[in-house]
Amino acid sequence: EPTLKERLAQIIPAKIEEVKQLKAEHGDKIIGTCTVSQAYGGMRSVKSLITETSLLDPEEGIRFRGFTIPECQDKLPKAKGGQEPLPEGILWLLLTGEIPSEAQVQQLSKDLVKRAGLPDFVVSMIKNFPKEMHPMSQLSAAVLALQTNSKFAAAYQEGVKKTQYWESTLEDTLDIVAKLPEIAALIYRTVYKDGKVPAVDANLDWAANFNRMLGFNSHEFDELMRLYLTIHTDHEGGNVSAHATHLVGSALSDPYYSYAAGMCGLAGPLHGLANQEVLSWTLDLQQKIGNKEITNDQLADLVWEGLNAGRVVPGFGHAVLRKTDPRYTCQREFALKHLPNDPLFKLVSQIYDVVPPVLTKQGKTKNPWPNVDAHSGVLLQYYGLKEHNYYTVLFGVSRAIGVLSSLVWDRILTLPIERPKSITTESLVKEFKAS
Ligand code: FCX
Repeated sequence: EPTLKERLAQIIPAKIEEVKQLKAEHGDKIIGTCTVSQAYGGMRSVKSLITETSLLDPEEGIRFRGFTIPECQDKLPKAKGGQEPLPEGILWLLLTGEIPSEAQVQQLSKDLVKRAGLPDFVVSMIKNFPKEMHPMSQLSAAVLALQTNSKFAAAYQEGVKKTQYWESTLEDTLDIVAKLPEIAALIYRTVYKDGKVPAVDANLDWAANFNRMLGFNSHEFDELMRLYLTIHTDHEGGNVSAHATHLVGSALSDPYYSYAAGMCGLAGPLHGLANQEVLSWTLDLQQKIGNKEITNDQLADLVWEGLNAGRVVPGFGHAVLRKTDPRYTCQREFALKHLPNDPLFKLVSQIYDVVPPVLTKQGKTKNPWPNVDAHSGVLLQYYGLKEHNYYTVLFGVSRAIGVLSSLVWDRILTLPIERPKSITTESLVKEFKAS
């Protein structure tokens, strides 16, 4: 069977031809417009980016290359005895648009094992970071330090042809994905534990290896990690981490620079950091409630307290989605199956009943439903990964698969440097006065 790179090379010519045809026949058609409010409003709904890997429907949620999350859970290869998809499979799917065979996924797992391993200076750099440095800062800084390994940067210096940029971008992508578990685990073990991380195990898949490196040994937690690392990969192109990666990559900054930029964006509380915020917020609620049961009305009062103090309810709302995030739903289903009686899960379920009507009554948010971040923390807590400051790093490890697959496609399609037109308020005032 062809390897990932061979399969991509087979697929690419027809895709390039398709885009060429599309541009020739429909190049002057309008796909989106931008109003004054949208320009001031974060360009919400302005269609102006090409991202091949996934597409988000406001009602239905994400589809990875056309497949919903339940379809991915059904079709993507699993570990032996497992029921959740292997993240190696979604890497293959996002890159090629095809569901891989078990053999292809195994081959990819082995390839990632071969590429694992960090230069000593990166290890000592992470070990020497101050413990108070946020794990997301450590992640971005460590990836930037690894940039010295970039095969794209080296190939560019050697004058490689534009049509071949994708090959070294793919090499960097696979190297980064392979090395991230060790970077992330080293950050975790150094900040919170004994600083020791075992070597990669050639017989384990990528997610199980990551768990061993973090210090966890439960097969059920491996299953959660496989699901977690699959569903956080990609959420089309306009979200901050994907867009930042694409934007920086458009200057032909290599995948290390581009992904590190994406991680700086993921570290914001309105984006990936929300998963950390959700857990702190939920534990805070739990502490306020104590050991007693609480009615929905009482819980609603506590939610109102935060809202009235001007804070957002973390884990709820979304810039594009208008229904419960399917990434939330599949984590809820995992919890119903594996930890139905966990007290924190019960609280998260009660929050799911209470918050949407409260946010609807407040009348500000366009989407009162929970997003992915509202559920991940409770699962991690249950399996003993309790340090919430660290949670966004897990999101970041997964997101590498999506944003870097997308970057490979940017290079395949030889997309140019991104450079939208900006305007001043003064120029707008003048323009509308004149008309
Ligand atoms: N709690 C309270 N108020 C909320 C809210 C929430 N969860 N979500 C939105 N609002 C408010 C906004 O703050 C805004 O208020 P303003 O008019 O006073 O500025 C108003 O409702 C309209 O916002 P809306 O158009 O619905 O949402 P945006 O597209 O501007 O923002 C995010 C979307 C996700 C940033 C917003 O819903 C939010 O802050 N949610 C909480 C943080 C969060 O969970 N982020 C994670 C999102 C995601 F899944 C991820 O990237 O990981």
